[in-house]
Order: sequence, then C-alpha cells, then structure tokens
Amino acid sequence: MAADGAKSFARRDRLLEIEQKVRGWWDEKDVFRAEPGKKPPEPDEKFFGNFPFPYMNGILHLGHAFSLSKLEFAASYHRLRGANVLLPFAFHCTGMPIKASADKLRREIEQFGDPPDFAREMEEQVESQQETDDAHGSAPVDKFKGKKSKAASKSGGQMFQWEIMRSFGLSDSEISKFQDPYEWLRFFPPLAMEDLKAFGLGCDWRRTFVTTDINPYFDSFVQWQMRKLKSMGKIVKDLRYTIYSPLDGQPCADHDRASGEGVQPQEYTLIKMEVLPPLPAKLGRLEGKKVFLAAATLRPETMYGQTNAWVLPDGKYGAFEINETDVFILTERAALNLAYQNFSRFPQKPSCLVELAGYDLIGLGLKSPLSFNEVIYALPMLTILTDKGTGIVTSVPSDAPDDYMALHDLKVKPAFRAKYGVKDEWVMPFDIVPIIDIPEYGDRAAEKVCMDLKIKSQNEKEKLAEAKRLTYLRGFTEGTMLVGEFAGRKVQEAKPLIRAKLIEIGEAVMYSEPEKRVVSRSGDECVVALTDQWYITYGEEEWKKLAEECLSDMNLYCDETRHGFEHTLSWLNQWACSRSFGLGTRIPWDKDFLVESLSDSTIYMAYYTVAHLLHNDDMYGTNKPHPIQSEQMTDEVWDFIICGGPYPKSSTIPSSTLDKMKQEFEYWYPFDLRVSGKDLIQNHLTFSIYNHTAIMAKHHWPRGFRCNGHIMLNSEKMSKSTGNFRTIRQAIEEFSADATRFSLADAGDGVDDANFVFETSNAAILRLTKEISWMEEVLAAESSLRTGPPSTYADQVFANEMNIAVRMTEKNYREYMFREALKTGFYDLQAARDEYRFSCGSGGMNRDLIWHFMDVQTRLITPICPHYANMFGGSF
Ligand code: A2H
Repeated sequence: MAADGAKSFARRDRLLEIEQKVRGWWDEKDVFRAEPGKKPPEPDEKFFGNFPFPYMNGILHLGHAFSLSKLEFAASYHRLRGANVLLPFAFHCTGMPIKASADKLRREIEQFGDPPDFAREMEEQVESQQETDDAHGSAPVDKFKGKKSKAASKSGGQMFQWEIMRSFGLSDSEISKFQDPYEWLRFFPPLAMEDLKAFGLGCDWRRTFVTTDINPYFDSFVQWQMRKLKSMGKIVKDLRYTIYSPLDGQPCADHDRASGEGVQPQEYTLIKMEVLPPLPAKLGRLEGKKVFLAAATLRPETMYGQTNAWVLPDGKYGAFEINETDVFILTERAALNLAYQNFSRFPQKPSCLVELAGYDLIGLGLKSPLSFNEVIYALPMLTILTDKGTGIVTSVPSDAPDDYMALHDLKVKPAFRAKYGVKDEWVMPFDIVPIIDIPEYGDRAAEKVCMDLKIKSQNEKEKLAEAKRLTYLRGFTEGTMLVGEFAGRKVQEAKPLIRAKLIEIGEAVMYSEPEKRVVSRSGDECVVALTDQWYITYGEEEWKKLAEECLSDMNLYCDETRHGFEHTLSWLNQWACSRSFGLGTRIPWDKDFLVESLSDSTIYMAYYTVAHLLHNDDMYGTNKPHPIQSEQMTDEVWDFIICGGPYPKSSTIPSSTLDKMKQEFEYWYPFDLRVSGKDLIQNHLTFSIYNHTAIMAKHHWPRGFRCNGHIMLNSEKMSKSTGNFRTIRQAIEEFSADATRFSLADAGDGVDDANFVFETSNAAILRLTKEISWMEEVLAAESSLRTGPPSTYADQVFANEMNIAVRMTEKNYREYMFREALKTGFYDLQAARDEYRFSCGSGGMNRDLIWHFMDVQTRLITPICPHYANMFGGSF
C-alpha cells in the first residue's frame, strides 16, 4: 500500500516537474503575449476570448477553474490551428463583501484583541486535528484549509473572520492588516495570478488589472462609461421599490444576498379600514388619532363586496404611527417595510404605540372604503400568514375562496364563534355581495368553486389553493365589473383605475414587500425600500430591441442558453447602479455613491485591448511610472478609441500612442467568446449585451457566450464546510496541472451540473506518465520498428483511425465540446494504438506510423494537457 502510494506521487511529481520546465520555456519565449496584426483581421484570423473577472475576497477554487477551463481549452485550440489569440485576465474588487469582511475583522479585533483571545484555542484545535490526520497517512495537503475548529467557531456554524483569514494561509501576525480593505486587493490578485500560471493559463498577463479607484486608469474608463450612459439618458434618478438591507443601509442586489436570489418586490394595495368608536380599553391610548386596520390586497377592485376583516387570533400586531394623525394596526414586519416607504412617523423607524394580539382586534367595528356594507367587523381566520402582507386581510367572500370558507365556518359552527367570542350580529347578517361576473362561474365565483370542489372548511389548504387558482386568473382576465363607478368594464381595466382612485382620495396606500424572504450577506432580513437612486434603464423598449438584435446574431452553443437570455430580456427592468457602501468607482456626478459591481463590468473587455499600453505589467496602475498618466485618459480619448469618436486634438498623448490604442481595439474587438457559469445569464451577461449595444458600433457587439453548469466534486456539491472543496492550488499540488485539466475536460460540457472526479485525475496521472514511458521506450528502440511505407492491413486501419481522430477532434474542439474532444482525441486514439500494437505482433509496428501517431496524439491533447504536449511535441 505504502509503496503504491509512493509510486503514484512519483508519477504526479514527474508531471509537476515537466510542468515547471515547460512553463519556463513559455516565459522565456513569452508565448502568450498577444500582438495585433497590422491590418484588420481576416475572418478566423484572430480569437479574443475572455472570462468574468473573479471577485477577490478569497482564493480561486475548482469552480473557477471549471468555467475558466472552457475558455482556456477554446483559446488553446485556436492557437493550435494557427489563430492569433488574446486571452487576458483581470480581478474584480468592486462591491461590498471585501469591505464587509474587513469591517468584521476590525470588530473582532476591537472585541477580542490582536491576535484575538480565541486564536490560541484555535491553534491547539488545529494541531491536534493535524496529528490525527497524519496518523492516517493521508496525502500532504494543507490540513487547515476548509476545516473549522468547533470550539473557536461562533455558534450557528458561522466562522470568525480571523479563522477565515487563517484558512487562506495567513499567519496571525499578518491578519490584522486586512482590516484595511485595500490590503485584500494587494494580497489576493497576485496570489490568484500565481495559481493561474501554475494551471498553465495561456494568458497575456501584461494586460491584467484590478478594478476600483485603486487603479486610476480603470477608474477613468468606468467614469467615462457612466457619463456616456447618462448623456444618452440611460442612467436616470428615480424613486423605486428596491430590496434593501436595513443593516447595510443600502439596496441588497442578488449577489449581496445570503438567501433569496431573484426575489423581487411584490406590490399590494393597503386598504385603510377605519376603526369606529368607541375604541376598546386596550386601544385607549390611541384616542384622538385616526386608527385603521390596514389590509393588504391584490384585488382592490373587489372592495365593494367586503363583508368583514380577518385577523389571526394568536397573531402579534401593533398600532404604529404612520404620520401625525394616522395609526395603522398591522404586523411589525409590515410596519418596518412601510417605514422604508415613507409611511412612518419617523423615517425607517416603526413607532409602535400599543402592542396587540389578534384577540384584541376581534369584534372591532370598521368602516372600509367602497364597501356596500357600511359597518363590518374584524373576525378570526386561522390560516393567515404572519410573514405576508400586514397580517390583516379584508374579506370578499364573493370572489376569494379563503374568505368564503372562513365566513362559512363562522356561520355554520356556533362553537367556533363562541370559542373566539364572536357575536352573531358580526357574522350572520353578512351575505355574499355579487360584484363581478365571470363567464361560467357567475357572480358568486368563490362560492361556486368551493362547492364544485366540495371544500368543507378553511383548513383544506390544498383544495383552497386550487380554488384560488381557478377563480383568480379567470376573475382577472375574463371578469366584468357589475357594480361601482366602472360597472360594465373589464376587471383588468377597472383594477388600476380603482386603485389609483383609492390612493388619490387617501383611502388606500401603496405597499410593497419582498415576495419571499431575503437575507443579506450581513445577516439581516431585507425589506422593500423606496429609494432615490441612479438607475440604468434596461428594459426600455428601443434599447431592448437593440439587445434582442445583438442576441439573435450571437453564437450561444446551446438552446437552453438562448432561452435563458430571451427570458431575461422579457423581464429585465431598471437596474439600480449606485451604492453607498463598498469599494469601486465613484459615480462621477454624485460622488457620495459608488458604481455597483455589476455595472462596472459590462464592457470592460474592451479595456483589455489597451490596458498594457496604459499600465504595462502593473495590475494596479500605480506601482511603476507609466508613459501615459491616468488624467490623460479623458472622455474624448476613450470615445476616440472605442466609439469611433473624432481624433482628440487637445490630448497630450502622443499621436502614435493614440493610434496604437485604437489599432489594438479595432483589431481585437469584438470579442469572439465569453465563457461563464449559467447563473450570470440573468444579470451580468445580459447587461453586457445591453451596454455594448448602447455604447459600441454594431460591428463591435459581442459574438459569443458559452455558458456552463456548476461543478460537483465526486458527485457531491462543492462546499467548504463539508471539506468537499479544492482550491486550484490544492488540486494542482494533488494531481498536477495537466491531470487537473484532464479531469475538468472530462467533467462535462452542457449547462447541467458537471462532475470533477478525483479518480479521473489519478487515472490521468497514470495514463500520461505511462505514455511518456512508452514513448521513451519506442524512441530508444527505434531500430526494432519496421521501416518503409505503411503496407499491412493493420497499418491501413491504424492510419485511418488516426485520420478519424484528427477530423472528429477538430470538430469537437471547434464546437467547444471538450469531453468529446478528449474521447476522440485521446481515449479512442489510445485504444486504436493499443489495438495496432497488439495486431502487429512480432512483425513489428511501422516506424513512420508510430512517429505520426506520437505527433498526432501530442497535438490533439495540447489544448487540454499543454505542458505534457509541449514537453514531447515537436520531437517527431
Ligand atoms: B386578496 P399572495 Cl377578492 N395571509 O384580497 C393569508 N392571505 C393573505 C395575507 C396573509 N397574511 N395577506 C393578504 N392575503 C390575501 C382580496 C382577494 C384576494 C380576492 C381574491 C383573491 C385574493 C380579498 N381577500 O387573493 O400570496 C389577500 O386576499 C388571492 C391570491 O400575495 C391578498 O389579496 O398572492 C392575497 O392573499 C395576497 O396573496
């Protein structure tokens, strides 16, 4: 066992040695440096591919490597076929998480000291953990990484930031400087670059950069882009409902959320049901105020038919001051949302005058807007949800199955009334009020559907859900108003008119809340806030048409991806592009705000084409003196380079440099391929389409996106907390770069989840090293091979198999189907060679064919295992 283990490390180490040597050659010859041709490129002459710059709050892992490998294989394939290839890479530092983590670290140090009290305890934990691990003789990987020390971790599985920093391999003496968020930018990007170099990424590193105002050149680019969009009317300031984190004090976009991705604000109408005097003792404090039960409804047009209001007997409510005079009774949760929507006496702070239970409300007499019943009563309903709306529901039994059944229960069950102290006169006189006619359902739709489905009580949730589904849609689409100002009109038309009217006369207000629970990364539950913000006007009709046009001309490699984009374009709307917290470029005309992280990354692929002319080999733009100063990168200069603007006469940049920048852009742009995980379709990639169409000429619009699924490790979800996790560095140390890449290619190509299998990496180590030995043997024993032209039947079969492999593999690479390429270009080809060796027997293999085989094999595997292939390629 031990001997086997040692052997397998020797094989891996052999590959690692080869990799280091080959990378030395690459460096010496600067093979990945990309220079534009002098003339505009012929079709297929160049390939420009790129990858969404990863966020730099940690170390790159196999998830990054998986998506990136698709780009790397594609670029290598194009290089192999002789194209001029540009593959650049950059690092994203814009947004909240780095700043939030730096702040968290600062708070821990303030509380526990530097190093914190718990650090020693953690140390001991880790040491004893290491001893037990070593006793099992496991492979030499860093034991601490991905492990949590239970004693020192916070309860609830949360880790101290200090612990997280240690897991990055930082020592206690280094950690405290990460309280400065910019330290993260100095630390992680160079580390990521090293890892990607070890991975063998064929990148032109001269063009690398970091985002945010730490890099004044990129900062000038983003400022230019923002001003440009604003001048085109595509950035506007507006009041909007936005999902918002009270703790962070700012909007909480998808990627700032711990849960609730994709959740949108849901708008309701809040009906002000006035509480009639005399107020019960419990509400005594509210004397002199106007007190309302505030009911959230989606159907304001049904208010004519109200028969009562519903409260949850055990529910917790409060009487909240909305302004000087009005008090709303509702749940605290709703009060908090309202407080962020200008409906609180004190902005953003609910002001509760009396805490109440649902029981306290039962029997209140109410006067409700539009209702034909002049006085209605608050009654108990047991199925009210406390995390939806206000916890108060207005009851319209003609059209709402829930309301119909709950009222029915009270009417037919005297014991039920008695249990909640409900008087007969609050219930018995109230009959269904017909208000809407629905074809086939009539004017008492809820009652009819409840009878049809034989529903017995309000507790038959599934049946009621079905009843709601049946009535809701048909009522809205086919119903006609029978009563009120809009009698005779369709429900669809009447609804917005009635809503607007109720709001105008002050009998209702607008209310919005997250349609499902959203938790921010800072850990608080989000609300919906009305915020005055800068928005990008995605979704605007004319602009959307351009985006659709761009999409229709793009290569997307898969129908599902196309549908994803089409779907996104169908709903994507205004996007809040400013933030007040985090890192980034300041909004040029409103410097209190930062450009949000999805908005500074939509057309930056163009920046790669000139980055090295601005700050060559210095990702920060500030570590070396540079020939062009960032202040020289004015809007006119950017317009000239990217938008075909006039020559910037007043620029102090030498004209030869200006021309060179323009030439680079014109040569490389548009990009041919962008590769990413499929989750970016619904935001980043669609934004990129929109921005390109707004800012660039049509012949510079993106040509292709290739999207992939998530990666699993050994068929299980990759997760730090379970230890089923590998950084790129760890994978390379464990398997070598080429064997890691081999497994990544084998993991799968579609948009479904792919699977990285350790067994495959280990098998790759074995196969590649065995192949090396075989080649060495063949080369050493050249004289024993049969010379002369191929002649036997076996020769012909083998020659043919090789031709097939070349054809099929080229096709697979061209279509970016790398698993297939691995099959036809490696597995099948190897099998053909083994078959040939076997069938030649003692007669010997033909020398020329074997030489040809070694040539073909190394070429076909080059994109996937380039170190291996470069070590042996060219010798045949
Ligand atoms: B609707 P959605 Cl006529 N718990 O108003 C349970 N139900 C609640 C609630 C809560 N906390 N808050 C509001 N609701 C009800 C009228 C109506 C409604 C009619 C027909 C259908 C209908 C009169 N009741 O809703 O889950 C309120 O009842 C059918 C969907 O956000 C509100 O509109 O879709 C609706 O549910 C909102 O539920």
